[in-house]
Amino acid sequence: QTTLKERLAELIPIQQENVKRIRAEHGKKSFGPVLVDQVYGGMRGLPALIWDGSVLDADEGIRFRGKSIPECQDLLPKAAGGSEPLPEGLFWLLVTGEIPTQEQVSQLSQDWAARAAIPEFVEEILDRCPPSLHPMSQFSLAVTALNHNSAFAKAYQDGISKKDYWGPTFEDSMDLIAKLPNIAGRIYRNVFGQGKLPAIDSTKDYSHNLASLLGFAEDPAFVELLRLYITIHSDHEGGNVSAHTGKLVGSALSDPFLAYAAALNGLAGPLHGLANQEVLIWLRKMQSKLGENPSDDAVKEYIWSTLKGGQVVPGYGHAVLRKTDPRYTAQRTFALKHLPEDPLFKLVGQIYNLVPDILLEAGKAKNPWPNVDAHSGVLLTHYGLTQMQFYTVLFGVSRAFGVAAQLIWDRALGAPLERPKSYSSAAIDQIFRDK
Ligand code: AMX
Repeated sequence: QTTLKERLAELIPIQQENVKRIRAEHGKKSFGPVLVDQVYGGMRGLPALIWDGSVLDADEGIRFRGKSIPECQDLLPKAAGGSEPLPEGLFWLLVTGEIPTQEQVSQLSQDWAARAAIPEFVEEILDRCPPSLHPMSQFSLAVTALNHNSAFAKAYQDGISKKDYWGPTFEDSMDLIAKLPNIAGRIYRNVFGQGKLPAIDSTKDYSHNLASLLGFAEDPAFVELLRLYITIHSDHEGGNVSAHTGKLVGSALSDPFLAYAAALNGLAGPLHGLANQEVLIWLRKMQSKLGENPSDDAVKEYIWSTLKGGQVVPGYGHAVLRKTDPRYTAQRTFALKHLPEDPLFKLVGQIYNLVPDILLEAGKAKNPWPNVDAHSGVLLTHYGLTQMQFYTVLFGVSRAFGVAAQLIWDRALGAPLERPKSYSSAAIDQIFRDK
C-alpha cells in the first residue's frame, strides 16, 4: 500500500499545475472591494489566503476537504471496536483529499509511534519549568526546542533546492505530530503530579497512546473521546489565529517546529483556544455561586452579570460562524450517548437554551451561538481530566494536524513570504478625504 509521502509525491505536481492554471486564468481578476472597516476590523472576510485542507461556511460550519464532521465520522477508518474516526485518517484526508484505507491508517499510527520520543534536553526543559508556568507556555517552549533536530533547518543550511523543500518539511511535520503526546503527557504529569510517564505502545493508535501518557487509557470511552476531539479540533480553515500564525511564520521558512510553536502562542489566547479553559472556569464560578441545579432565572442573571462586567461569555460567538458550531453538536451527540446524566453536561445544555437570546438582546455579538469550546471541557471533566489549565494543550495537539498539513503544502506549492501592506490612519484620512 502507498505511504502518505509516496501519495503526496504523486499529488504535488498535479496541484502545482492546477495552481499555475488558476493563476494564468484568473490571476489578474479582482475579488471585489476592500473596505476601510475591514482594514481596521481584524480583516474579517478579507480574501487573503489559500488553503485547500478545510473550508468554513458561516452557516454549515467546517468541512475537511469537502467532508462535514458527520461524513468524516462515517467515512474515516475506526479503531477495532470503536466508532469515532481515527485522527490518523483525518490527517491523511487533510494532506491528500482522499480517504485512506485501514492499513494506511495503521501505517501512520506505527510511524508516529516510532517517531514519538523527545530529546532528553527537551524533557529536562519541561522538568525544570515551575508548575505555576501555564501548560501552554511549557508546550510552546518544548515545541520551539524541537527545532534543534529539524530536518528542514538542516537541509536549508546544507543548500537544499527550493523544489525539494516539501520533503524535509514533511519529515518535520510528521515528527512534530508524533512527539506532541510525549510533550503533553510530560507537562500533565509534571504540573498535576500524576505518576510516571509510560512508554509509547507501537501497536496502539495515536489517541490511545496520548490517553495512556495522560493516565486515562484504561477507559475506552475516553480514548474514543480523544479520537473525536483531535479530529474536530484539527483544522478550521486558514484564517483563524493559530492556523494563520503557523502559515505566516512558516512563510519566512522557519521550520515546522518554530512555526507551530508560534501558532501555539496564538492558540493560548482567551479569545481563541484558551476559551475552553475559560468556559470551565466560568461554569465552576457559576456553580459555586448558584449551587447545583440553578433555576433558569438565576443562570440568566449570572450571564447578564458577565456581560455587564464588560466580559465575554466564553464559548459563544465566532468570527466566521453564524450558527451553532457543528463541532459543538458533535460533542453534544457524544455526551448524549456516553454521559447523558452528567450534571455539568446538563448545565451546559441549560446554558445553550439561555445564552443565545441574551446575546441577541445585548445586541453586540454577530453570532450568539456556541462554538467548539463551549462543550469540550465538560467532556474531559467527566472522565476525570479536571485540570482546566491543561485543556488548551489538547487543542494544541489537535491543531498541529491542520497546521502541519498546511505547512507541507505551502512548501510544495512555493508559498511566498507573507507581507501585507499596513497603512497609517493619517494615510487613510488622506486617501479618502475627497472621495
Ligand atoms: N460574549 C460577549 N460579547 C461578545 C461575544 C460573547 N461571547 N462574542 C462577541 N461579542 C462582542 C464582541 O466582544 C464585540 O464587542 P465590541 O464591539 O465591544 O468590541 C461585539 O460583540 C462584536 O463582535 P463579533 O463581530 O460578533 O465577534 P468577533 O468576530 O470580533 O470575535 C470571538 C469573535 C470568538 C473572539 C468573540 O465571539 C468572543 O470573544 N467569544 C468568546 C470567546 C470565545 O469563545 N472564543 C473561542 C472562539 C473559537 C476558537 O477560536 N476556539
